Amino acid sequence: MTVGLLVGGERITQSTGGSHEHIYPATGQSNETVALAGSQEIDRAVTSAWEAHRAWMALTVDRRRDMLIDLADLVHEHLDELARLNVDDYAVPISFAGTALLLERFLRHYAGYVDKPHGASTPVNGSFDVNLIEREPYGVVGVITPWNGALAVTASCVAPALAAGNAVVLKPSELAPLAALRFGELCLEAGLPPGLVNVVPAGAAGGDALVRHAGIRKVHFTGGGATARKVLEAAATNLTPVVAELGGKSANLIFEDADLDAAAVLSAHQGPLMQSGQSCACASRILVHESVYDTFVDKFLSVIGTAQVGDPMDPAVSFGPVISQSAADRILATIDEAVSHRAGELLVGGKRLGGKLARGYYIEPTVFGAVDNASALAQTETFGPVVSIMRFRDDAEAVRIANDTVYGLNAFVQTNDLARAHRVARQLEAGSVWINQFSDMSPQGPYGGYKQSGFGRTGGAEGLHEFLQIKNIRIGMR
Ligand code: TXE
Repeated sequence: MTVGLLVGGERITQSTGGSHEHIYPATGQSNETVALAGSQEIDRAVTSAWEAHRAWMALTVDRRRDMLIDLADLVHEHLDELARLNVDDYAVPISFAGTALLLERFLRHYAGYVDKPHGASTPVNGSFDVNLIEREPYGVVGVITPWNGALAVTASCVAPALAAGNAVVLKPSELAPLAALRFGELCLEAGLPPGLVNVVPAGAAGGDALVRHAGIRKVHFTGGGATARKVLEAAATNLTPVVAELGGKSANLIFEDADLDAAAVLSAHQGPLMQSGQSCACASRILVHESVYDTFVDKFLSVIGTAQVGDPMDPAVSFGPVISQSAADRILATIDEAVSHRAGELLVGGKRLGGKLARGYYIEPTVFGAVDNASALAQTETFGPVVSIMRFRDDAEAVRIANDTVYGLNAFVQTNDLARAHRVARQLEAGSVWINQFSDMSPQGPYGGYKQSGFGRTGGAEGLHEFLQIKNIRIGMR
């Protein structure tokens, strides 16, 4: 069966962008054929989106608000189905697939903005003149999402874009189109105008056509830095503004006063066990105060050893495969290179899992100790179940090592010393700092990167303003 695109409210299975055999990472078997959007389908989607934007803005604010709430209710009714599609997409364990719930949470959060003030007025010279600062929708925006956390990223982009009054052309990764397409159908079932949310799975070519399209007034891109550079080049065609949510190599600082049992659990589940390390939020560099290094490492390795590896559809499983054969090859090569270059000491893992898991792309949770932060292992986003542990002597050295990276997405701090936590958080070059806390994508807080982890934000009022442009209106009252 061919999985089609959703353009202007219609399912299209014949497209000009070719097709993609969707491989289920847990078995290495094809589970769907996905039609990919070419420039023709992208153009049709943008045209239908402009018509839908006008229809959307012709509705009352109450109606738009209530439709987003209706959509959230519909997502709630389909949480199990969306969670299963999330697993079909990229074999993330069903126990983790709570990202479907994020879809509901972001929709409810941003429905609340639809009829709330987000403009202003300001006094000006001129006796009774009025100066209005309006925030207006762009019209049609392009949203490009990665395969990992695809529903969560869709939630954090599409909800604010719609609440701001835009129509959306959503291009999920060719590797994970299923849940996004189902979301597009739910938008229609909730009564949103056909074409308000178009879902056009495609690879690089379709993505490039979307970014270059003159009818796309803003692009929200989530993915890797290499692709982001291509997106920015394409966006230069029409000087289209871009939000970029990119990769990370986040540091997790374990201070000597931390609760080491809690820190070990948090570090494991925010590290190699988090979507098998395939998350931008993965804390892939663990920095431990020298006085508690050995104790922490023992506790950490014990927690890693409890990972339940297996069928992602099994609710007891917490650790699944990586996305593809090529990803597995890349990750194993990274491990081999780290061993041969003595980047650190391989403490556990490092191999592909066999037996009944041999057909899937399973790599053991892998931990290196005493890692050199200047090594490729510590400086490059591995995007797999591989973490590096390093020592530090004092707060200043911890901050220096943590910041010694081109990335700046997240940082994690484990300490019970509130003053230290705040002092260190202020010095860390990261868009999000989590103190004794896992990262989550709460709709209330802005999320995004410093340095080469990107620019722009999703979540909170900042996430809404990314989809609004400012117009100043001055009314002379002579
Ligand atoms: O990225 P890719 P992936 C990052 C994560 C990692 C990467 C993994 O850190 O670096 O994403 O996701 C489309 N023009 N984040 O492998 O390859 C492609 O089809 C336009 C950070 O998917 O960069 C896919 O839809 N589009 C994030 C999307 O770009 C193009 C959280 C991303 O693909 C294109 C999750 C082109 N030329 C992952 N080429 C965060 N910071 O929140 C490809 N694409």
